[in-house]
Amino acid sequence: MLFLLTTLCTLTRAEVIYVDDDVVGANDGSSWIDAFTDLQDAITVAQVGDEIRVAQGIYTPTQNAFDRDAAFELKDGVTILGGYAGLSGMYPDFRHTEFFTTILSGDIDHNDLDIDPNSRAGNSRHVVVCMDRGDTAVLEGVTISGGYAGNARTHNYSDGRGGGLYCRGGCSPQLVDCVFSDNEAGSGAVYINGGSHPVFTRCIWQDNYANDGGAICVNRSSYLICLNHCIFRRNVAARQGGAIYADIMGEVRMVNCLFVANKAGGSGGAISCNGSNDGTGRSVFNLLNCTFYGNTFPTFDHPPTNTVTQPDGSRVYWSDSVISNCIFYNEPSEMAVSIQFGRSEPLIITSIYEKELEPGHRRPIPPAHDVLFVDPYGNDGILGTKDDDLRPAPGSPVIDSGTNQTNPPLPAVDLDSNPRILNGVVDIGAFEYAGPN
Ligand SMILES: [Ca+2]
Ligand SMILES: [Ca+2]
Ligand SMILES: [Ca+2]
Ligand SMILES: [Ca+2]
Repeated sequence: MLFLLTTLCTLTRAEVIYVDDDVVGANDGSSWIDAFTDLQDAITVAQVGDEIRVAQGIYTPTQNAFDRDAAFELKDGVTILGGYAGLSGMYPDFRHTEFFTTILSGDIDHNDLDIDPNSRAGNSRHVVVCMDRGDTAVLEGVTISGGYAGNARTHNYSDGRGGGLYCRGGCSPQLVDCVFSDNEAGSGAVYINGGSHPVFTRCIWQDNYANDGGAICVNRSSYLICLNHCIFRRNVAARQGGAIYADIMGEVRMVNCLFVANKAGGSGGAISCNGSNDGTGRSVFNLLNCTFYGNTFPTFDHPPTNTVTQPDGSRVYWSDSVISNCIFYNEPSEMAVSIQFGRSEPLIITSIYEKELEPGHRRPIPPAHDVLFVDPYGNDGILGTKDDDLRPAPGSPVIDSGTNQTNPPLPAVDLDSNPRILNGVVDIGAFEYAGPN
């Protein structure tokens, strides 16, 4: 009996472990004053039920500048929360992920320069890894940056995949309010493999670069991958899937997501799907209330690795998919938005798009009306930055034009966290019109 009680107490023990990169206390994680300075130390001692609070700062997976294989590894039952003020703030427990940025960085050799891509060559292969973990492994409110899983397929199997996050095994972590930026890989800033089914909520991918899947690469995953209220901007794939490339046997489900200014050299400025549809490898994209704008065939900084003879704009390429209440759009002067189908046409429900009717025969059909966004380029005049406003302007035809009967059901809120249905009928796209500004 005593043994049982002891065991129960051990199992239900839940502690808060503190991490702050610039404190000089006892470094045992017991308080902000005595916080660990190294996030890896906190993860090592964390047990089921524990919460790790990480203050603003920059954290690398190792202190060894040559240990490229070291990575932060998510744990079942452990929640890692970034964005705390920490000891340098007036209230250490105050949390705001934009004011107090917690960066998990792959720059273990501390030499990254924006202007010199070679400065990343010595960085971590994966900043975060998740292997065979359940949905109680949680990472929330951190920026994952500077992962470098190779820049080409000259690297071995795991080397080239998932610069920011590498997920494999029966793994279903939850990632919330995370930013993936400036990661580089052969495949994906985030790489998902082997029956993994992670859930991403309010995450942002920006300025990531890969051969396939600038932001996310999904491979042979037989489970559901969920992306809710996520933003993809300025991600680049040299070959296919500027934001997402999927070669899957499963479903990628996206709700209220925004894709802006992503670029690919081969197929799919925004998304490319290479799933087979012969009954053995069924792959599905289920897109609900997503907005695609200005995802293009680029002028490359990095030359694509294969020869592409024709630019084809913002193409979404997949097989066997369902699309509801979505917008696919470009400037009239840009290469038309097109959808190229895989082996079967997606079921498209109340969406605004231009369509490629036959492989190899691009026949863009202009939308019946201009979509009328508030200000796609924003004040800085650059597409794909934070000030872009792809909300519907007054009079936009997307207002009250969607269908409320969707599968999956409509979420409670839109990408702004405002009510998803106003005026009785949901709008098309990621944002619900709430009246003139
Ligand atoms: Ca700090
Ligand atoms: Ca570096
Ligand atoms: Ca802008
Ligand atoms: Ca409405």
